[in-house]
Amino acid sequence: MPKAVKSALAGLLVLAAIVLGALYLSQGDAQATSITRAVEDGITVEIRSPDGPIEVLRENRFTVVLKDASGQPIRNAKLQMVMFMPKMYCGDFYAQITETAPGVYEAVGVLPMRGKWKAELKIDQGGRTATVSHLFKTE
Ligand SMILES: [Cu+2]
Repeated sequence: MPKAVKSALAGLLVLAAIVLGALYLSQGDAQATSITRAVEDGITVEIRSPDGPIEVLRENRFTVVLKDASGQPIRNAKLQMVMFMPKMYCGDFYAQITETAPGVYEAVGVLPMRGKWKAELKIDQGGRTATVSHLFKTE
């Protein structure tokens, strides 16, 4: 194989790896990661699972961080976070949400069952809205 072709191929491979990596990072919805990041309607959203195991029948604290397009914290956002099991219907569980620092919110949820859960966060910020899903597992 000519050297120029080889290095072009190597370049393509590197590019493909970067694109795939970016896709992987942007797919908060498809992967059960402990942090979900998304940008929707100018709102930057980060949802973090608690450190350590998420246990059933006790309070679990998720962290939500909201920033505007210029990176400033979004205060006093209207938030709703509902948690449910995507594969079965065993109820909708609403988190209790409080702002603990400017743009930082604590969402406390108690869940009844072990398995895979989805938290769906709805944000309403003066006409801007975003809906972000965060996957996690209880044990
Ligand atoms: Cu269930």
